[in-house]
Amino acid sequence: MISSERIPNNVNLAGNKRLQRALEHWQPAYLDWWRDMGPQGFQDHHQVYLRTAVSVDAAGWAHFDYVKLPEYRWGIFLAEPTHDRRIGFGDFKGEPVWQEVPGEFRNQLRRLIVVQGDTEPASVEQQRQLGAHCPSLYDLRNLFQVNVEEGRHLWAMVYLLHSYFGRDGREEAEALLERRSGNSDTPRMLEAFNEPIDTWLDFFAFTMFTDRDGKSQLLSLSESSLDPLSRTTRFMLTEEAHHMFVGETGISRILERSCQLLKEAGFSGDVRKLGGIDIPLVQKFVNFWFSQSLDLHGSEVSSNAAAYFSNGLKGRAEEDKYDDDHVLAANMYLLDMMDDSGRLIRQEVPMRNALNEVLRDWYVGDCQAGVDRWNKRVLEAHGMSDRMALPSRKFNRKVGVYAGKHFDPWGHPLTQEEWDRRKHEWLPSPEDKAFLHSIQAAPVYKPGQFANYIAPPARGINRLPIDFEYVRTEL
Ligand code: BYC
Ligand code: FE
Ligand code: FE
Repeated sequence: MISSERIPNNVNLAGNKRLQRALEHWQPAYLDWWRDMGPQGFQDHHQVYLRTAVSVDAAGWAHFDYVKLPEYRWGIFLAEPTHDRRIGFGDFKGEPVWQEVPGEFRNQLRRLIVVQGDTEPASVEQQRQLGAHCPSLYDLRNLFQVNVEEGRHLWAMVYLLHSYFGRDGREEAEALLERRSGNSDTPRMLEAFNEPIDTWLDFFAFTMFTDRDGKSQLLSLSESSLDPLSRTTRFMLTEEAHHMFVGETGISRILERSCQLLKEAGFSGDVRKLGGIDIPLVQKFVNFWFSQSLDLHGSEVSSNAAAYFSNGLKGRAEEDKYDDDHVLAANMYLLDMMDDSGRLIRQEVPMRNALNEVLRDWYVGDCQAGVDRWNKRVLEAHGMSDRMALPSRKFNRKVGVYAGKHFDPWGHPLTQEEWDRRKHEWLPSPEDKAFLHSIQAAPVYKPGQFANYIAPPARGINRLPIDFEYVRTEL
């Protein structure tokens, strides 16, 4: 089913002329943004073999074909409603979910939707230069697949803003196209989305760890009492899985290639001299993007988080897996904190105020499972003694109780002087970046060929061969 409407949708847009007009008015501004800030150099002369969401039917929700990027059909799709859905947590637990925004929660909901929406175009902006340095056509296509879907996630949030928030919603929708990642005057809202993603190792670590914050946040929003928010985010999660696949397998394939090169060099050689990426360098990018993404979960103790939960706006990831009353009025959470003199202490805080940390716990577990797969399937399988690891939660934090303090990746405190002297043992240095720029300087655009620093994937896209022409140039 490919609809012929200007904006593909399953929300009966044609039956709501006002909303349709508002979105058709926003659409050209979106396309201007995409041309200015989307993938640079791949707008008009390339056909990309992409998956397009065309319905929410599990059996056939996506359609694969060549499209030019600006002609991608960004659509509005909500997961099917659940019959008699009830609020699953907080002070309104058990009541029917809301189809409209209650006036008293309007500001909080708008804030959540705007923050979520802001990350989506931000990531496209961050990644816009990568096409000129791709390790293969397969990877180039995956980059663009992630980019168009982040664009669709922006559409999803803009649909909610236009539908439920009147004039301020329309203004917020415009502002989402005006802020710019990394811009000092009009930056994106959350820190990690202002960091450059200018190497493919950044891209893979970002899609592994920062898109996974997308997963944890979308899971918690999909619990929302605002049913349209729940249904939009539920459908976004089906696309999110592919983003994390790109990150996890991207790093896997780099590690795989590093193991091969190490073997060829007789284990003693310097992998970088052979044009590969040494395992400790991969670890630095894990350290960087994981710690940035921990920050994205907010402060350990947060009255915002408590209010979102109490009001039923944002739950825990997989709320129904928690074996408690889902109200959490009297529960406590034991937190590792610091007192005023910087000493580590354990402190009990009301559970509702600790929900950012609870979601972070879930997130860390999900990340750890991915790291375990790298260790088992690649490093162990190659007989290496190296292992990848997540750094301590205290490491390199800019938000929360550890912000402004220094710790090594094992959580040992460091003085400012030690941190300044040693931080590039654990985080990418300018030299590391320069090295990665040098090995990705020449892009690989021949079907079936891969840059020397990355192994081919196990299989192609949509059962096609690995040497399929995933991106083709129009003459
Ligand atoms: N950077 O009470 P606190 C994705 C602000 S990723 C800058 O601790 P709260 C994607 C905070 O706004 C998922 N500022 O925080 C991935 C607050 O400001 P106000 C995105 C920050 O509100 C890859 C103040 O500090 N979705 O989809 O409990 C590619 C005190 O904060 C940061 C969401 O985030 C930061 N890191 O939690 C593409 C879901 N952290 O109010 C896409 C919606 C906090 O004092 N957002 N601040 O002015 C939320 O649920 C919450 O806003 C947060 C923050 C979890 C982000
Ligand atoms: Fe997204
Ligand atoms: Fe994503």
